[in-house]
Amino acid sequence: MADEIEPEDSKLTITKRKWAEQGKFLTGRITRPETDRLPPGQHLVKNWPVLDLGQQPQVSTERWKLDVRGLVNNRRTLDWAAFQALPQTGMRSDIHCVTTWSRYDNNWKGVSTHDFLDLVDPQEEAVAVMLTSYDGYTTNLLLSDFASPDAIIVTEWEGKPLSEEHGGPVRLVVPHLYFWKSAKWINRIEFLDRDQAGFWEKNGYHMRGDPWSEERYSDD
Ligand SMILES: Nc1nc2c(c(=O)[nH]1)N[C@H]1C(S)=C(S)[C@@H](COP(=O)(O)O)O[C@H]1N2
Ligand SMILES: [Mo]
Repeated sequence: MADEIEPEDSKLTITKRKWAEQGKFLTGRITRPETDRLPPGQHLVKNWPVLDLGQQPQVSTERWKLDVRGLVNNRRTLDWAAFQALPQTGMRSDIHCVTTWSRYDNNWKGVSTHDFLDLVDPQEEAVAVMLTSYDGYTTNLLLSDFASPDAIIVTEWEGKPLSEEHGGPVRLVVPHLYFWKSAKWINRIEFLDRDQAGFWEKNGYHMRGDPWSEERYSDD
C-alpha cells in the first residue's frame, strides 16, 4: 500500500495522525473525543435536577412490574425478583437534558438493554419501542437506539437504590439521546413495527432527540 512507504512526517501522515487523535470518522458514540463531550447549547451542572410531569408515583419493589408486550417472541411480565435475576451490569455515562443542563459521570447499575433484548427476543418486524411509566408518561425510541451498547435499565445510581424522584425503583437510561427519552418509573415496554410519538414527541419534541445534532424540537 502506498501508505506504508510514506515518510514519517509527510503531510498526509500528519493529517492522518491528527484525525486519529481527534477520533475522526469514528462511528461509535462511546469513543467520542473528550473535546466533543459537551453537546452544543449545553452547560454543565454538578447537582442532578429533577424533571417530570409533577406526579411522582410511589412504586415499591413489591408492587413494581415490567410488562413486555408487542413484537417479541418472549412476552413477559417481570417482577422485581425476576429482574434482579437477570445479569446485572455497571455503566458510567453523561446526562444531557433538552432544557440545556448536562451532568457528567453518572454511575449506574442495572440490566443492559442488550441482556434484556436477549431475554425477550424481538421479532424481525420490530423497529421501535414505546415505553409507558407509572405516572402515565410515554416516550418512543427506535429499537436501534434502545439497543445501544450504553443503554441500561437502572435500579441503582452511585451505589444506592435509585431514588423515587429520579424514577426508582426502575428507569431507563439512554445516554446518547436527550434525557426525556430516559423514562422514569417504567412499567411497560411495547415493541412496534413503526415509530410512534410518545408524550413529549406529540407535544413538539423531536422524534429522536440526538443532543449532538440538537434534535430538540420537531421541525413542523
Ligand atoms: N415517567 C417519566 N419519565 C420521565 C419524565 C416524566 O415526566 N415521567 N420526564 C422526562 C424528562 S423531560 C427528563 S429531563 C428526565 C428527568 O429525569 P430526572 O428527574 O431524573 O433528572 O426524565 C424523563 N423521564
Ligand atoms: Mo426534560
